[in-house]
Amino acid sequence: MSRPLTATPAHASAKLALTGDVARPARLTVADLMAWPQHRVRASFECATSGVQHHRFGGPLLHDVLTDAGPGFDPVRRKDRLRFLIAVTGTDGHHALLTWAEIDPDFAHAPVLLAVSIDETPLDLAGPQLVLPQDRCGARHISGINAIRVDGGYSSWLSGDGPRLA
Ligand SMILES: Nc1nc2c(c(=O)[nH]1)N[C@H]1C(S)=C(S)[C@@H](COP(=O)(O)O)O[C@H]1N2
Ligand SMILES: [Mo]
Repeated sequence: MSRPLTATPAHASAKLALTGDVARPARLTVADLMAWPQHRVRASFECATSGVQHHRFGGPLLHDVLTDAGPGFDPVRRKDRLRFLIAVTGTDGHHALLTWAEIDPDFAHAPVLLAVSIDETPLDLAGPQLVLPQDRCGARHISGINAIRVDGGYSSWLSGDGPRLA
């Protein structure tokens, strides 16, 4: 019996699920991420267990990719963006939260990348890596990213539309 055409080939590129409060959720490969303007950064970070590391990364800005997904805030009201969180998860379950304001050009404007290469080696199979040149510690440089969720829910909790505490 032949393999069904829908079977995932062994060489399939890792896919990143972009979901949450966005108008256009997407499943993106590293090749897809090459469609945005590419930036290059050198980043050094320290780990409590393995010491200081230096790497060169290339890839799109996280802000550019998420903006094109259509986050559900009012684009002309800067204050409306402040309730948005970005949850980034790797295939091993390691995850971290960023606030939208960290990467927004009107606020902290951190040059956070979704890297598609590390030290000139493509990340097609491993999946993209989060790069935060502003971080001293390496813990948020999440490798093998398979999910990013944009969450604007915090204000609905405050206004009482969301879950309530007893
Ligand atoms: N997916 C994933 N990414 C991760 C981690 C992890 O456990 N899982 N550890 C982080 C920590 S604590 C550090 S210091 C750096 C280490 O980078 P290295 O794996 O290149 O040594 O990766 C970060 N990215
Ligand atoms: Mo670390």
